Amino acid sequence: QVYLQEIIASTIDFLGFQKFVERTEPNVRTLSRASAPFILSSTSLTEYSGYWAEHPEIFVAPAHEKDAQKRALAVLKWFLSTLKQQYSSRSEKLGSEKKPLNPFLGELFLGTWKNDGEVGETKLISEQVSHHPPVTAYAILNEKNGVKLTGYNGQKASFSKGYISVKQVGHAKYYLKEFDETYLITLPSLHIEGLIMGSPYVELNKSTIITSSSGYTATIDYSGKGWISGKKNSFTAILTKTGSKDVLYNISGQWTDKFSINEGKGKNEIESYDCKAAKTTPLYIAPIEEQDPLESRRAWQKVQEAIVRGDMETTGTEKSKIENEQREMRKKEKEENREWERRYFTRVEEDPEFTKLAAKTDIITEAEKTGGMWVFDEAKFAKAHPTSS
Ligand code: CLR
Repeated sequence: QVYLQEIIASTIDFLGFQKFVERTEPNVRTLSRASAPFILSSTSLTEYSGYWAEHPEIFVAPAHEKDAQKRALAVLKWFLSTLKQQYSSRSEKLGSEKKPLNPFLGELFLGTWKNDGEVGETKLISEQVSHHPPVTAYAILNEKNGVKLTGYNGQKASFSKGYISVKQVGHAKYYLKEFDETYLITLPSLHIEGLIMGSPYVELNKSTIITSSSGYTATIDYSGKGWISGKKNSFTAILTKTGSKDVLYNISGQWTDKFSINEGKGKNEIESYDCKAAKTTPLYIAPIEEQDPLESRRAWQKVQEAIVRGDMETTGTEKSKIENEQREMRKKEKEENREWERRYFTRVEEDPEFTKLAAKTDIITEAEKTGGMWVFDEAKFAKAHPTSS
C-alpha cells in the first residue's frame, strides 16, 4: 500500500502537480530509501525522443513510395511500428515502467543511427525546451532520404479510479522533402496499469490521428485488456481520404505483438507485421568526455551511476546539485530580464502548418499549447552544426 502511494505521489509530482500532492498525500512527498530503487529509472525523459526512429529503415520507407495512397499507408505503418518502443520497451527491459529523470531546461540528447546503403544516417536532436511545465522537443533528420520528423510533447497527469492517467500535450510532424508532404500526428493518452501488482506498465487510451497535406487521414483507436478484443495493447486503425468514410485500408492487432494490414474494410490481408521480430538499430552517442556539458548523459552521469548502484544518498545529493544550479541560473536570468536561449527550437504563438492541417480534422488546437508551440529552428540548427547543411 505504501509502495502504491509512493508511485502515485511520485508520478503526479514528477508531472508537475506538487500542490495537488501536498494537499492529498502529505506523508508521501519524498520517496523512501527502500522503495526508491524500484521506482527510479536512470534514464532522462530527453532520451525518449529516440523511440520515434529505432527502425530507421521503416522511418524512411515512405520516401520511396511513388503512390500517394501507399505512401500514407507507409507512414501509418511506421507510426505503428514505433509504439512498442515508445510505450513498452522499458517494461520489457527493466521488468516494469519506472520514473524517468526529470530533464533540466536546455538538456540535450544527441545521437545518430548509422545504417548502411539506402537508409544512411539518421540524426536525433532532443532538447528540453521547458522545465515548468516539462516539455521536450525533438527533430529526427535523414538527409539522404529527405525525411524529417519534428515535434514536442509534455504530459498532464491525474489520478482517478485507481489509475494514473496521463494526457500528452503536443504533436509530431513527419515531412517528406521529395513530395513536399507533411503528416500531422497527434499523441495518444495513456494510463498506468499493474500498479497494485507492483509492476506498472503503460496502456494506451483513446486514439491517434495522422492527417496529411496530400489528403489522407488515419485514425488509430486503442483498447486494452478489458475491451473488445480482450488482449492488452490492442488497436484498430483505418486509412481514408480526409473527410471520406470509405476505408482504403484497415489494420488491427497488438502494437506489442503482431498486426495485419488489410485492403478495404474487410479481412483482405496484404501484409502482416511482427513487432517482436523487427530489429532495432542502436543509437550512437558520443563518449561522455566528448559530449557538451548540457548533454543528458554527461550532465546526469553521477546521478545515473548512483541510481544503478542503488545508492539513494548520492542520488539525492547529486540531483540537488543540478537542481540548485538550475535555480541559480533562472534567478540570474530573471534579474537580467532575459530568457534561456533554446539551442535548436523556437517558441511560436501559432504554427500555421499545424493550424492548416488540424483544421481538416477534429484536432483541437487549444490542447496543443504548453505556453506556446515549439518548432524546430533550421537557422539555429545550421549555426550549431555548421558542417551539415
Ligand atoms: C514521454 C514521451 C514519449 C512517450 C512516453 C512514454 C512513457 C511515459 C512518458 C512518455 C512520460 C512519463 C511516463 C511514461 C510512463 C511512466 C512515466 C508517464 C509520455 C511516469 C511519469 C512514471 C510513473 C511512475 C512509475 C513508477 C509507475 O514519447
